Amino acid sequence: MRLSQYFMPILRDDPKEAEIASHKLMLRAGMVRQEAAGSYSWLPMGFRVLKKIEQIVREEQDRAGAIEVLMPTLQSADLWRKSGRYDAYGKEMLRIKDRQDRDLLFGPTNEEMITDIFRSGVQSYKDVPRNLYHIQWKFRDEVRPRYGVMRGREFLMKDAYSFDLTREAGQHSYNKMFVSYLKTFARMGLQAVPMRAETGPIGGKDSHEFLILAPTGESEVFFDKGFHDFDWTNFEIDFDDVAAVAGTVEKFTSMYAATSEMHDAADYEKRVGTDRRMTGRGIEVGHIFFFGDKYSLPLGCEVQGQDGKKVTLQSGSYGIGVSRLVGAIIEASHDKDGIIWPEAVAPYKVGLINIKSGDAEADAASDKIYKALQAKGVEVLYDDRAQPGGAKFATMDLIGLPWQVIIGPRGLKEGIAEVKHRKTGARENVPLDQVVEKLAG
Ligand code: 5CA
Repeated sequence: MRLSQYFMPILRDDPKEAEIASHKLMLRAGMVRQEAAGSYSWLPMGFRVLKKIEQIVREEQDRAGAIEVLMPTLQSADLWRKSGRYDAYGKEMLRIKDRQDRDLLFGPTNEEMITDIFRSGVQSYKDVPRNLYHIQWKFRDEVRPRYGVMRGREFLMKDAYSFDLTREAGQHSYNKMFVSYLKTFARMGLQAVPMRAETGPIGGKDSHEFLILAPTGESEVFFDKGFHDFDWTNFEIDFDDVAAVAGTVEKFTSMYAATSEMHDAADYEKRVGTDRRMTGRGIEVGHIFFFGDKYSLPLGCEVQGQDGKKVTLQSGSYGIGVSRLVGAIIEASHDKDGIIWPEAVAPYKVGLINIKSGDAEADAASDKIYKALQAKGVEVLYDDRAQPGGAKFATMDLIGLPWQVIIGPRGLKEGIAEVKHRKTGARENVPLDQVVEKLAG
């Protein structure tokens, strides 16, 4: 993409309404625009990152055996009356009436709807286990939407729902999601520490939150330093191997980790030596729940068991904050100059800077590299605008693409481009004919 033909409204100064780094940087880099409190339009750069995160989430859900569907954003109030949550959910639920005066709501979550869908399509024990998920916009009328996309009112969530015959089988479904979350977040360059959690309005018995550590996180966390020594890179596992999956869950829950809501100071002091005690703040990027028959029972989600008797299904739900992750990744990865995208979620892999746009030689060399990178399938954003070099460098650092290729008259005399790695700041002179080879693949 040529910047001269793109839409990336950069702000020079920090916007006043933003309190934390990720919100400031997302506005400054022209990724989003606020439309109302907690509601954002996704501009081209932001949208590309959102889609990349969504795709990683999708691939890892699929790998763990979950099946994608898509449910509407608007739901009928009737189902929620059956589960008893229509009144219980309170003011966070956006309630709407249609022209026939029927009660609708903008879905804050989908336990009722998916349970009803599954109930109507399932017959016997042979039809379970199943795990259905979707990636869809949610609305929660938060009292205090803040920190940009991190606590929005309208936000993108991946929510998965498992259905099993027994409590034990349900535990395996829960464990599969647990392990797949570790891998999902690791692919985005994050270490998301699982912590035992409260179940809140979703309800249920067992629940874990996945938190990444950042000083601006909303939750206070207490955990064992030993988490940092785990291998966070290798989560290859056979999801049908019940013991192996349970083993990984056991390992990642063996050490103390809790948010302030669940923190037990006495237990913490007993289990964690003084030199290993870590406290800080965390951002919740995922939350999983096992709630048994909480929704299946009132909604009549049952199947015929092997012995012919009806069995009420056991369920869990598994959320990931897809739009929140855009902000969370920036919180975990930025410096004073701007964003530092992990390669897997970067809007483009390479930023190509032509220092002297308008100069025939610089234009020809830059255009050639631009086309060659595209031909190799490398995603490249080409700053071909008539702007001073200094402004282009600042913009490129701000938007945080992993690699910069800098082409100017001085280097061209020697037949080289400068290649800069945004994360380390390392610069290297690379012969023009080797630039593409270095960055492809
Ligand atoms: N039905 C369950 C699991 S699918 C559920 O709704 N869980 S949740 O309430 O914990 O939300 C799942 C994830 O969505 C959270 O971990 C968080 O990352 C994200 N999330 C929740 N509220 C917001 C919000 N207001 N803005 C942005 N992301 C949010």
